[in-house]
Amino acid sequence: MKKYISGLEKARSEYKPKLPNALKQGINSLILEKGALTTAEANKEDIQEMFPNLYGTPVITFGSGTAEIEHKTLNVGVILSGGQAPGGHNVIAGLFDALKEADSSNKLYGFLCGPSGIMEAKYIEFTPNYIDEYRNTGGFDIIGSGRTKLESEEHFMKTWETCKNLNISAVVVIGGDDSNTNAAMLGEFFMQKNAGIQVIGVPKTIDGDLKNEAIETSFGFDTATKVYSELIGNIQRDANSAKKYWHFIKLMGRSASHIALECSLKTQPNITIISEEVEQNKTSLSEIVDYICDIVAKRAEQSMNFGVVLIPEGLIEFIPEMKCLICNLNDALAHIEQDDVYASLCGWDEKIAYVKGKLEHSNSEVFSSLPLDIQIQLLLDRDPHGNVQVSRIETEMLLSEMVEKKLGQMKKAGTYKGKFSTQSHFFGYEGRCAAPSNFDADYCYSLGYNAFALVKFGLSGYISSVKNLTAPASEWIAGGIPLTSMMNMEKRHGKFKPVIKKALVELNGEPFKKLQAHRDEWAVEDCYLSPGPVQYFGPAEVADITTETIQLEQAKVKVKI
Ligand code: FBP
Repeated sequence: MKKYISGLEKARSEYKPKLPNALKQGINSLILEKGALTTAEANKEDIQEMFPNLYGTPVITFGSGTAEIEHKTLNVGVILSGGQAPGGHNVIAGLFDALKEADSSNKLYGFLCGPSGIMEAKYIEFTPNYIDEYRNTGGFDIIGSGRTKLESEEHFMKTWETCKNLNISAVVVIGGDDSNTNAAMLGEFFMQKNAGIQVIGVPKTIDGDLKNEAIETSFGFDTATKVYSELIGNIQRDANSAKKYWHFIKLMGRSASHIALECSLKTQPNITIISEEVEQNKTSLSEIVDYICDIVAKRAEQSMNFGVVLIPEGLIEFIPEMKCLICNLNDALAHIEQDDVYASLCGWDEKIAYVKGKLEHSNSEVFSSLPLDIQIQLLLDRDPHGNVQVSRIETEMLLSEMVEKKLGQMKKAGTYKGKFSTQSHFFGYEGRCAAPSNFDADYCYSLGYNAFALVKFGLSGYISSVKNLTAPASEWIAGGIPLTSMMNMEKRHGKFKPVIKKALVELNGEPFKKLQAHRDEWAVEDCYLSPGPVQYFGPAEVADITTETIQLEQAKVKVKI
């Protein structure tokens, strides 16, 4: 038993997540409807060749009725993979409830600390009391998560061994695009070996970049963006009260800018940078700095020496010259590691000068233009493969320092007369383990319950899909889509591999168009919105409402420009 429980946790433990009508009838009263046969997102022949057993299966939808399925007792294993996202505990609760409802002698095993848990056979068997402690709570602490990858034949063999020992006939992988890609590889492996073990994926990531027609959003995006938007709204009020700071706020989202875009639509800050737009327009770092300076100067003319800038975490890799620099640095640093001369250098000045000499001329110039602390970060933070850890670069500091420098020049030239003082923030971990919003609590519970329905019907290589998400939960549509249908071939570490395609922000999509239509007004006028904290209780139009992103994506009415 947990020693301490907060008032909110106690109240939330009584919350009964809503299920789509089809699933509400009960796990033993479902029928499976087969839809269109699928192919792949792209590179169809390659994907078919790599997944001969899983490729081309149909879309599945569940309806209510009674299907004739041979009854057997089932042991299922579940893994949480990658970064935390609000609602993971409810996925497991939904899976557990469906599994026990189907047959109380079914067992659910939770593998500890991510994919390594199944390879190393570290697990617990869930009991009703254990699950009850985690219903509607945030975090992944129910079993822990990890970033180990389940991707090689050796990993698959170890996983198979564990499954054989526990008599497991299905594995549910709760993860993002990479983990679900690996889930498909594991599913194909089991089929080729005739192992009799199914693999089902569940779409997780606060980044919101695992989505398509059948996966309208990944879970956790709703709650995390609500938490960040509350914080941004509070900061905007503070900025507008003291009228003395520009706040540079970096928001999580390793590649895609969905989080920054959603928070922007909810709070209407003065500036929002969207990486995908930067990439499309080939905007340089100095052009981004000029854009910010222009708005700072316009606001200063109205004596508004304050403001808020939102920056997506992945920005740096979308700026063309920074992308080239990082590639060049990765190559150069790989060699420098074994370089005795570099190792003998003591101060940063010497090291930086040495690295500059190893870079191509244009990259060396870009590197030189960066503030010293960012140059050091680029040399310091390396992942286990020796690559620069882009997500660790303090882009919020980089931009605020470069903006300050440029404003100094503008002041000398007489084109800027304001005062500029900054605060920088990084919002990421603050939102990843928040108690799930009603939407995420319902969605996650439904995804988990539905994952067991896919298991019960003997399917493998599918991802749990619950859609029609802007309608009330009772009208949500539950089913599954083949993981292979979301795949294409991409180059990873120099080799082409099958991967689930990441969904980046679409610049012709309604959410971005809304930002585009309003950002000039938000830049200079008083338009801040304060969405306040996540509402767990209250009228459905306040407490159950989901993201602006999904609402705009599914809206019949287009944004007026
Ligand atoms: P997932 O894609 O695994 O869900 O994780 C996403 C994320 O939250 C990113 O937004 C962020 O860049 C990253 O995790 C941080 O990872 P870590 O938890 O390893 O610091």
